[in-house]
Amino acid sequence: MAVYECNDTMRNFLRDLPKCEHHLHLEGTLEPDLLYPLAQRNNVKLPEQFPKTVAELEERYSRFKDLQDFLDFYYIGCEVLLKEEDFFDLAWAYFTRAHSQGLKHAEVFFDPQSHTARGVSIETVVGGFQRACVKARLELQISSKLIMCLLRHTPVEECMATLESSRVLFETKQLHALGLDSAEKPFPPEIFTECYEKASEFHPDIKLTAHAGEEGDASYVTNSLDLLRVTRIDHGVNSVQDPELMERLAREKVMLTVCPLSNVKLQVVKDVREIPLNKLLDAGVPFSLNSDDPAYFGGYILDNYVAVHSRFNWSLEIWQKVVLQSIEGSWCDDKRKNELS
Ligand code: ES4
Ligand code: ZN
Repeated sequence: MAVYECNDTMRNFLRDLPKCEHHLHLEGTLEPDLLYPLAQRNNVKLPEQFPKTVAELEERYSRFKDLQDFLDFYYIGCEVLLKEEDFFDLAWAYFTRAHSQGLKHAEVFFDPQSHTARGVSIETVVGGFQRACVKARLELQISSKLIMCLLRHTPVEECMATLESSRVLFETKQLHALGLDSAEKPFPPEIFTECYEKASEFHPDIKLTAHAGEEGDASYVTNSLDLLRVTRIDHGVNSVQDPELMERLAREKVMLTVCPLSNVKLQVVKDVREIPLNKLLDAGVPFSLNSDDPAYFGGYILDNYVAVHSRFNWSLEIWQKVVLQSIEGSWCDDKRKNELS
């Protein structure tokens, strides 16, 4: 892979910016050097053909063919997570690492169905994650929100059952938002209309987002807005194919959560320079920069900022604007937004 670096002065500037992350899968923070110990601790047998060492696994992670090729590894990784403390350890490792890169606020995804399908309760998953979120607020001054994602490759009936099992967690504000992830192209947004309708009845200020326009075309973004009534789009880079949609995103202030290193690793683009960030800036479409699945894609939030700088060489003013946009698009209250800016 190409090298994405910048000088120390710039790296320190980018590190010290008050960064918010809105597109981060907690299960995607499972580093190879935690995966094997957790498999051992929980007596989980990995598949026969799965790489046997950290080095072999890292090598395999360096050449994903596409989204599905990555997801096949990601779901095997999930299998080592069983106990509440596993989920806590995973999230806490992420928060400490991202803290050293200048993260201040994180809105993070998790996939309950990857765990409930193995007999792990949603309360165990959320219990561990929530405990890490509380500790991150107290000890690292990182605020956070949990976004529950539905897996689009699973049947709608299963998604509806997952929603029902999460109702109390939403009502008690342990969960803040609903998202939609996994294989995009074969499972367009319209399949999940009733799921989003149901979630919006949980309480009046539940937030809605969905992965769209990563491998799918611009119509996946439009349909997510029209049918799922989301107010944010995860990835969304293919929106630039549709000028009318671009105008709408700008007008309605729909933030795209762009993931530069992920886009390269999953071969959405060949190089970070191809991501249409300047087009988004020119069109007034808000976006944030995020790490997606940092343990799989080789970089946490600052690494993504550095990669963008290495290709776009933005002025300090543009960086300030990008950071302010990212704070503004966050789902925290105005008091927290003021502290961040
Ligand atoms: C994901 Cl990059 C990406 N896209 C869709 N679903 C996902 N789950 C975890 N990472
Ligand atoms: Zn994602």
